[in-house]
Amino acid sequence: MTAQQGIDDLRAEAVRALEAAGEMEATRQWYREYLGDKGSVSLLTRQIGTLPREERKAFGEAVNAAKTELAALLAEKQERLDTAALNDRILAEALDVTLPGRPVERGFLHPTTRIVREVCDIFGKMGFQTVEGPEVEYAKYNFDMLNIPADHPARDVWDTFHVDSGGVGEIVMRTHTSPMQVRTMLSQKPPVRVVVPGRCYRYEATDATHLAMFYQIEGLAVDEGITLADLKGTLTEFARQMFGSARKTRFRCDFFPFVEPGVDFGIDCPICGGKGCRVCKQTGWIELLGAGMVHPRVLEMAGYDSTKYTGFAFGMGPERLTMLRYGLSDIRDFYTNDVRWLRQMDAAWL
Ligand code: FA5
Repeated sequence: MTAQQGIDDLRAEAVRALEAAGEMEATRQWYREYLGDKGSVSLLTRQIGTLPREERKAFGEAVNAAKTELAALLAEKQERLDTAALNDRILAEALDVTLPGRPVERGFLHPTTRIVREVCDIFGKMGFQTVEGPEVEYAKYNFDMLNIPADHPARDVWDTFHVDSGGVGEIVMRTHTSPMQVRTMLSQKPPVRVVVPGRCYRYEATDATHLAMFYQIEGLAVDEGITLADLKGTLTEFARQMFGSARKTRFRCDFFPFVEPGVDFGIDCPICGGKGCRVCKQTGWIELLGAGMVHPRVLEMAGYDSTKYTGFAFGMGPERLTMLRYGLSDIRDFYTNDVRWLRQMDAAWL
C-alpha cells in the first residue's frame, strides 16, 4: 500500500464516519478522532520522516489537502445539524393561529351594588339625590347629634367599633348611615331630599342574618309641611316598585331616639303573598326598614328651625332587602366570594 493510498483510505473512512454521526456531540467526537492533535489524520504527518525524501512534499500536501477537505465537510455537517435543531425547535414551539382563543369571562355586578343602585334609582325618580359619607365617623355625628348622648342607654344598642382618635374627640366606625342626616343638614338648607348608601360596622357576632360589616341606605327629606303621610306615601311607593304593585304595606310603632314618632315599615310577604312561609316565619308579614319623623331636637342641633321645618327619615339594609326578594337564607353568602353563588344571583336577578 502506498502512502497516498493510506491517506485515501483514511479519508474515505473519515467521510463515512462523519456521515454516520447523527448529532452535534458525535461530530465533536469525530473531530477528536480524525482531525484533533491526536486524531488519526493529524498523526499521518508523523509518517513523513519514514518516507523517501522525494515523496515527502507530495505526502505532506496530500495530508493537508485531506485535512482541509475533512474540516470543510465537518463544518458543513455541523451547520446542517444546527439548522435541523433550529427547525425542530421552531416546530415544537410553533403557535397554531387557527386554534380558538380562550374565552374571556364577562364580569357582572355584585348583588349589593345592584340592589343599592336599584334603591337609589327608585328614590332618584322621587327627587332624592344620592350622597355618600365617611365610614370612620365622629361619635358626635353617629350618636350625640342624633339625640343619643354619651350616657344614654340607647347608645349601648349599637355595638360599636371604636377608633383611636389621637385626642381629636371620640371616633367610631359608623354603626349606621344616620350620621349623614346630620352632615347633610349641617351643609345645606331645606328643602333636603337625599338617600345615602354605604357600609356600616357593628361589633356583632356573625350569623345567618347579621354581619359585622353590612350596607345601609339612609333616606332624609326635610321641608316645610312634611308629614307622616308623606313618609307613608313615599315608602309605600318604594315597596311597590321594589316588590311588586300588589304589595300591602304596614306601619307599626317603633323607637329610634332620632325620630318621633318612629315606625317599623313592612310589607305582606312577597314570597307567599301573606299566607305564611319560611321567609316570613309564618306571619305573612316582613319588616323592611326603620323610619320616622325627624326628631325636633335633631333638627335644632343641626341648625334647622323645628317650628318651621319637619321631615322624615328611614334606614334599610340592602342585603336583607335582597334576601327577602329572592328568599335567601344566609346573609354571609354576600361576602364569602363564592363565585357559584354570585353567578346564581346574577342569573336570578329580575
Ligand atoms: C338603624 O340603624 C337606624 N339608623 C335606621 C333608621 C334610620 C331609623 C332613620 C329611623 C330613621 P337598625 O339598627 O334597625 O336601624 O338597622 C337598620 C337596618 O340595617 C336593619 O333593618 C337591617 O336590615 C340592617 N342591619 C342592621 N344590623 C345589621 C347587621 N349586623 N347585619 C346586616 N344588616 C344589618
